[in-house]
This record gives sequence, structure tokens and C-alpha cells, in this order.
Amino acid sequence: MSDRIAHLHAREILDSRGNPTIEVDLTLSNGVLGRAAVPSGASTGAYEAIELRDGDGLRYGGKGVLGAVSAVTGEIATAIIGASVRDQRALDSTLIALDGTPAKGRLGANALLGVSLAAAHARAALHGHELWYELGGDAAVKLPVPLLNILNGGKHAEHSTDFQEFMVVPVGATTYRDALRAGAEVFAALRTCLQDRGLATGQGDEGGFAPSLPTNEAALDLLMVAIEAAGYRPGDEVAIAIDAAATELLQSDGRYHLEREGRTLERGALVDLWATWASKYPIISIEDGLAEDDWSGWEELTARIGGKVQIVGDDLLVTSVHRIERAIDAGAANALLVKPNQIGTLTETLDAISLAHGAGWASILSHRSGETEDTTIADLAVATNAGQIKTGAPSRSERVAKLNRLLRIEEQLGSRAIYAGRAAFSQVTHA
Ligand code: 2PG
Ligand code: MG
Repeated sequence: MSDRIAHLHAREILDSRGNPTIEVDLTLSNGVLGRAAVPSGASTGAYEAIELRDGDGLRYGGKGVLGAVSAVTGEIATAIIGASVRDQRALDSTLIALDGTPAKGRLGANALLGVSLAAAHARAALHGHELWYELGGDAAVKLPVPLLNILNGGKHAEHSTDFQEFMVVPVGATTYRDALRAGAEVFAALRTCLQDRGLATGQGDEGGFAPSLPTNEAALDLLMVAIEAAGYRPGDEVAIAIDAAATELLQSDGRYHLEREGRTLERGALVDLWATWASKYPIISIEDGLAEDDWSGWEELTARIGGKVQIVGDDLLVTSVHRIERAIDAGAANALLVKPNQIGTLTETLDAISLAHGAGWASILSHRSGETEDTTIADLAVATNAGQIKTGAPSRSERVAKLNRLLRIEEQLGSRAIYAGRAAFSQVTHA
């Protein structure tokens, strides 16, 4: 039967940082191919599923993934050759059971996710569908708002800001292509604005500029100038989002260290900082404003400003239904960052999104800082009507590949396409 898996192949390829990662080719008995490549994070959360790396210091500084490749071509192939790709949940359950460990560390979440996504691509190709349509059907109509990371700091850029990502969010556009244009124009304006001030225009891991600034707040001021210089109204047309990646700033005494500013903040002072910035700047979204185990900080922040600002859990939630359930119960966030490689299979990723949406939360499909040309997350954003996507700056092809994929999907949807716009933040803006 043509829906049966006939062959599994995997290879070690390079990601956008030049580190190895895994790519899987899954071939059906009629020769149809599904291919997926797996990304890799730098600011990884402690509760993420485990990315299997070889640890052989003689190859790629220990970062090789030949073990994950062997897991795919050996044990996983033995278990799933002959299985159908029609039932993704059944296939993913087989993969999870085969690994048999809570964090997927035996075969590797990277190996599992490569197979899981390759199977979905093969099924779409078998049916002659685009992936977004295969997964979302006629209900999939929403083009996501891109959160464009135009100023990089933290672990993604040396000597830049302490906070990891300063993003622009074109909420006021009426189509995705106009939104993308607004983002690209603001990015270009930011380059000019940095040049005018004698600041560096080198780029960080996600394609955003990485200037050396006196304070973290200076990044917000630069974004405001760039938005206006590009001819947009801050807030109404182009809002601002932050990913602090605060887990990376946490000291052993529970305080947060801002190296750039030579100061250390108690949890309460950091919450105060977010509240102050949210009243001073058109900030629509704050991700990982606190560290992954600082549950009371998250509750405090959500209670304080969660009525008007999207509070996004990344390291806190790691795309895991267990942690999302806890956060929903505790009122610790109001939006989910979705990274398929944090959890390791497509089914678990989709379950996490459904849970978040069911609770009235927003969701944001996300890339990793180490990316490939794979564009699966763009299709997932449309398939689930997530409404938001975060995939770096409108610069560097591994980021732009996802943004361009969405342009094509918008065309495919034609008059049925809906740009999510401000309504994607309805849990906080009541749009
Ligand atoms: C994040 C991601 C992507 P990384 O923190 O949200 O921007 O970074 O992939 O390094 O974890
Ligand atoms: Mg993050």
C-alpha cells in the first residue's frame, strides 16, 4: 500500500551556526518522499526534551549527531518500516514508546522529531496537499503576525543587550505581505539609524543587529526611532515585543544579573521594570520575563500586566502539556511559545497548541536560534490558526525562508486568507 513507510534515511547537515544537525528522508512504498530538518537552541530550557549529541570531541567539538542518525536508520527504522503515515498520532506514540524515557534522551528528541515531521511531509505529498492544508484542512486560513527580532542580544550576540530579543510586530497591516514589508522597512531604517549613530551593524544569530549599547532600554529607544523613520506609527501599526530569556540572567541567589548595566535585580524589581516599560513603550508581548522555575514571579507579572500585555512562556512551558496545564491553573502566563523540538513529536506539539487555545491563550510558532532551510513551522502556524510566528529578522535565508513560505501560502489561500493582525492578541487587547 502506498501509505506505508518503505525507507528511512538520515544525515548530518549543518545549521545556521555551522553546527551539525539531523535531516531525515522518509520514503513511502510508492516512492513519495517526506523530508524534515531539525533546528537547535542556544538558550535552551532545562525541561526541554533532550537533543542527542555525540560528545566526541574529535568531531565538531562534540556536537556531532551521528548517534541520532544511527537511531533513525537503525532502531527507529526497524520499528516503523511498513507502518502507515496516515495516523500521525499512532506513529508518534510508537516513537515515544520506543524511546521509553521521559525526556526522549535515549534515541534523542532530534531523531524523533525529524522522523515525525518527515512522516507528515510524506503524507501531505501522498495526498497532493500543501503541508498546512494536510494538517489544517479548510479551517486553516490565518496568516500569522510575524514577530521580527531586529535587535539581538543575550546568548545570540556577544557584547549586545542582556535581554535576548527586541522584536517589531506589524499588527496594523491588513495582509501578511504588507506586514512583512513593514517589518523589513523598519529593519532597514534601524540599519540607517545605527549607522548614523556610529553603532555597529553586525548581525546576531537570528539576523537582527547586535550593537553595543549603554543600557538595555536604549534598544527600545532605537526601535521607536526606526519604526517612526520607516513611516509607521509605533503601537497602532508596529508594536514591540521582547524575549528577555531571563533564565540566562538568573544567579544562584535567585536574583537577575544585568551585566550591561552593572546591576542585579530582585524578582520584584524585574517585574517592576517590565511594568514600567509596558507603560512607557508600545510593548504588546513579553516572553520569558522571568526564569523557568520562578513560578511566583510569573504569577506576579501576569497578575500585574497580563491584562494588557501578552505574557509568553518559552523556557517555562517547553511546549509540554504538563507545564502548560500548571501555568493555566496558576495564571502564570497567557501565551505559549511553540517549539516542536522542545517536545520531540508533531502530535505532542499540536496537543500543546490545542491546550493553550482551549484556555483562551494565544500561541506563537517559533524557530530556534540554530536553524535550517526547513520551513515546517510556517505551515504549522497556518494549519493551527496560531495567529503568530517568531522566526527572527527579515534577514538571513534560514529566517527569510519561513517568512517567504508564508507569502506563498497567502497566495495559495487567495481570497480566503486572513491576516491575523491585532486580533492575534485578543487575549490581552480584546480586539
Ligand atoms: C528563544 C529561542 C528562539 P533559542 O529563546 O525563544 O528565538 O532561542 O533557540 O536559542 O532557545
Ligand atoms: Mg525564548
